[in-house]
Amino acid sequence: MDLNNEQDFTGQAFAEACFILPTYNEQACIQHTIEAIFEQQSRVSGYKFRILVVDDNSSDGTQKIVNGLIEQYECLHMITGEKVGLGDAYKRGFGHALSHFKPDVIFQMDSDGQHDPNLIPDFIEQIQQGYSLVVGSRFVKGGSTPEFSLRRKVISKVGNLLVRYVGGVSHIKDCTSGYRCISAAYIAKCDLGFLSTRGYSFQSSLICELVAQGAKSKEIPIVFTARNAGVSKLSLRDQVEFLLNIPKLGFHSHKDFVKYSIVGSSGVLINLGGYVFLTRHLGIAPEVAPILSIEASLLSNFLFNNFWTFKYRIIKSGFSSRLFQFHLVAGLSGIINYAIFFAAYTSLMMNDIFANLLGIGVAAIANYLINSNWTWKKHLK
Ligand SMILES: Nc1nc2c(ncn2[C@@H]2O[C@H](COP(=O)(O)OP(=O)(O)O)[C@@H](O)[C@H]2O)c(=O)[nH]1
Ligand SMILES: [Mg+2]
Repeated sequence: MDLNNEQDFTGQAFAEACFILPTYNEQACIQHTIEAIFEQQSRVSGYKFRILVVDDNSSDGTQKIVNGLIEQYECLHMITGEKVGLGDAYKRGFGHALSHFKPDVIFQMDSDGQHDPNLIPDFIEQIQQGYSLVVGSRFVKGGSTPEFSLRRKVISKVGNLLVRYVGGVSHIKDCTSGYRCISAAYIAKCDLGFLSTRGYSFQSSLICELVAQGAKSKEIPIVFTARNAGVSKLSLRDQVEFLLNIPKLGFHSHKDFVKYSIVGSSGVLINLGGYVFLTRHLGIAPEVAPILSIEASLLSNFLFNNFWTFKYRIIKSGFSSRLFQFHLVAGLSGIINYAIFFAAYTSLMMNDIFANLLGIGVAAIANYLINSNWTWKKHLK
């Protein structure tokens, strides 16, 4: 890692770790969190700590407490703004940190004591090992959520499964954790505009974006303990936005989707043209010709996707297994198409053309998502 030019009193160069602490009505917890982070400074050599509090006009006196501490700590800062959501607060925090300081790594951490500051040296150690995205994970061995109700456990697990497999981050078990240490260079590369504004969906879109940018990830176990005081600010609305955001994660790479759609349309032409050629010019029976024309369109779709749409991806699996997977997904898409058509036509009494269109639409989306995340799954170094 490139270290900043700054030097400590021994003349040794050191890097900067900037902690972004979002706060909304955390007057009972914020002082302890700030002090506990600065206390860890002595356990980490080679890094200088800086804290940026992002407070969204808390009404409970949080800002007063932080302003008092700013007098005491030279490397403590605060920016304030309107409350839009946790994601929006983080975006402003990242933007400010990147433009005003020279952080080498950026920590994301809650201000309410649920994230143990004693683990800070462990995060930094992983960065020093060469990882660029270190995630405090509740779902790896040693991690846990002892305070979660069964309902929140289920929501968290199911939500994580969706993000992992739709968002192309299946190797990360905890995609919504708010305790992370990230190489600042990768945050600078991220398209922050794409990221959601609210809580859980922000955390999941950020992790997908970082991985898409090539960040090498590592999870370390954390125990997500009870808050020191106060109440959770993340609401049902955050959970709804999280779910609505899942398809967006899958389509993130819309350039790939556009190319995939062009290839799919060319496949329709090849299928239809092939059928006409086989029946009209070669005299092949109409009962047999579609088998050949469908396979011809599958093969051409596969080749175009392999050598054009996903050409830039480094893929682990071989050419023939990709070809086999592509055929399996096509079969599955056919089943999805039929099942949706059947359900819409018979149970919802939908017009047959609309029912079929709905089936084709859902099957096409499923087909893209599965092929993009399975057949041509990016190999992560
Ligand atoms: N600035 C800002 N901070 C927020 C907002 N929503 C939540 N937070 C902070 O984000 C952290 C995590 O939120 P919390 O309510 O504890 O979520 P939970 O731990 O998932 O229950 C806490 O430090 C909150 O004060 C927001 O809209 N703006
Ligand atoms: Mg919390």
